[in-house]
Amino acid sequence: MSSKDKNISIDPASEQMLRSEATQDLELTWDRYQAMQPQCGYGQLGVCCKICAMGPCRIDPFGNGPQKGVCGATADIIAARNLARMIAAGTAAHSDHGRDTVHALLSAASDPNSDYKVTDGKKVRALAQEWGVDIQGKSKEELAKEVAEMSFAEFGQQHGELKFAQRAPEEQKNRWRENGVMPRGIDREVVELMHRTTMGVDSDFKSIIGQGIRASLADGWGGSMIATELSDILFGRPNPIKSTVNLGILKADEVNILVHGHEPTLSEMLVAATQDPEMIKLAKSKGAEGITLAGICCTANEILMRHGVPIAGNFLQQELALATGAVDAMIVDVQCVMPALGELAKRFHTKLISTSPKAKVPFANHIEFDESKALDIAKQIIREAIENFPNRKGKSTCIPDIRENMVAGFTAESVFEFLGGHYRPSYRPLNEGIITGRLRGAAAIVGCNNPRITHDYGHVTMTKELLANDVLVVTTGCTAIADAKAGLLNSGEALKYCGKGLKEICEAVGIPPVLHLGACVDISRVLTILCNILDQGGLGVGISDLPAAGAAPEWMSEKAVAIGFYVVASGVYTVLGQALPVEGAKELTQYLCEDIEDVYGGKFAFEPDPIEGAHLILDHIDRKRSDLKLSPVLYPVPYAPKTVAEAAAAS
Ligand code: BF8
Repeated sequence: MSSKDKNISIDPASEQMLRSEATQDLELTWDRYQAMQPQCGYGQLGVCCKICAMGPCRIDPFGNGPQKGVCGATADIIAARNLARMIAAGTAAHSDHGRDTVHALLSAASDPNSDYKVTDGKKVRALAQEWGVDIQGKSKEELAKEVAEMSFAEFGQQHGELKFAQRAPEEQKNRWRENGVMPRGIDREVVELMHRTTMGVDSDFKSIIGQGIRASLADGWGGSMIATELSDILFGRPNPIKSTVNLGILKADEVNILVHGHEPTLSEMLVAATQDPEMIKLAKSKGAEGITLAGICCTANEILMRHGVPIAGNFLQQELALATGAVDAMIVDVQCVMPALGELAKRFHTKLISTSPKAKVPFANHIEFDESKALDIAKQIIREAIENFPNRKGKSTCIPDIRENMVAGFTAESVFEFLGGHYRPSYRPLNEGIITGRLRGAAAIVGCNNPRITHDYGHVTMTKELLANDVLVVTTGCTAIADAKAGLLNSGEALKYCGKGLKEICEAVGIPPVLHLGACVDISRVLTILCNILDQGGLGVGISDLPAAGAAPEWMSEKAVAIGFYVVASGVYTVLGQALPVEGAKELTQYLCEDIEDVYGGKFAFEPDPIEGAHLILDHIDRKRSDLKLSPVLYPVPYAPKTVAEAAAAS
């Protein structure tokens, strides 16, 4: 599909942009996707190998051509190695983000002049206690320093077990120990995975996947969990908060600044800088009414969760945001930042500013972020954006008048308080909702956008189908933004999509049926919630006993592969809207989609139809309910179409 085709997006603001004059002569993601057709089938099926210079080698998936690479590697070995390297990259990305958060916490704890502060004393105390630190008589800064040093050690640890992995249920930890995949150190598992998958090392596809799982667990129960927990300590634990989403949050008469990427260390400082009266005065002196700061992708989710900063859009809206012509500066750090942005920004007055020493972008101005001068640099960046505002004058802009209200800011702790009440915080009402059948179960729908799939369609369609069947949904990342734009994070409007039981619960506790848990690193919050539900009792002993599942209907990033593996290896049935690149490797596919369940309790399913995907989840939840001998659901939905085609016919 190209950007000129119809039905590229179900998001009305994106559709309006794509139909407008503003985008007609621009080259966008969908155009480059179209120009790339037909894409390489060998790559898609995972059977192209280029890890040594005897290749590239490719295996004929139809069995007519070569079935081994020059070294003798089969399709299963080649696809497993390729997949494992995706896990290594995804784990490295999340974990390096976690490491930067540790660095900022250490600076907050040890440098009285740091712009960062230790905000959540209660949480740092609880974490220090969990990790066996003697907390008596110590200030929150002293505890934060110890926690930060212990977190750093988790990256380089050579033996033993990761600290956060101890949070997992015994049943799951035993599975990891028995299969030799309990993660030791975060960097260690990534390095070993890269070693094992280089030419002539590990040639057993299950063994390769085993180390892939070990690295992925070092992400979910290591790097990502460190990023989440330490961000809460540093910037404050999120609480339910109202905000607004979509391109219509841009304002014609204000300085519009977009922050795009992932790390909260920069975006938190930008929030502070835009609120500085000196900056607001400067903006007014340039003829603007004020400053609008908004976000794209996961850094947007970070500052939404803690400050209610509005969100301009998700991954496939980064170019559309620039195409409005109304963005005075887009500030980027790391991950999910398209290299195309620089050339596109040149078509407008927009300044593209790269900030990370790890990520330079063609045609961007580079203002390097340095934690020791964090607020000063943030102000310098904001000043550049303000100075650029007058350059917008006389140029045409196109801001869709479309935005949606939302509630975000849920965490493992606040879900707990909301569902149990502030005076008796407990997961009991949630567990009872499931046990009595008022709730059928729970699902985490997460992940990216992908131009192969109509923008936001997979997320929103699957989520609505689950809500109609009384499944409580939690979400993060670009799915959360898609659902928010569709009104599913709006505690009033979203109830019309819910089945009777889910609606009763949401009305009783005043929550939307889709709970926004934050950025992709915050999928670690999902792991914590699953542990808390189990601890509450009545729903089995392992995560795989729970009537719960996960899905990534529009995934595209290597980070999503790492997440998929740590979630499956933690016992969660996971539906992917696009297959992993393994389908040219038959035994590997069979292992990932079936046999792996006996080992870890979870498995993958590949299903592009989001309604069918939702029904795979519902069938799984029903099986788990039956295994637990729970009562039937209170309000069964009489008829539910099981495919998009059947749904279209039914309407
Ligand atoms: O980490 S959901 S497109 S923004 S990778 Fe990227 Fe995917 Fe969005 Fe966040 Ni996550």
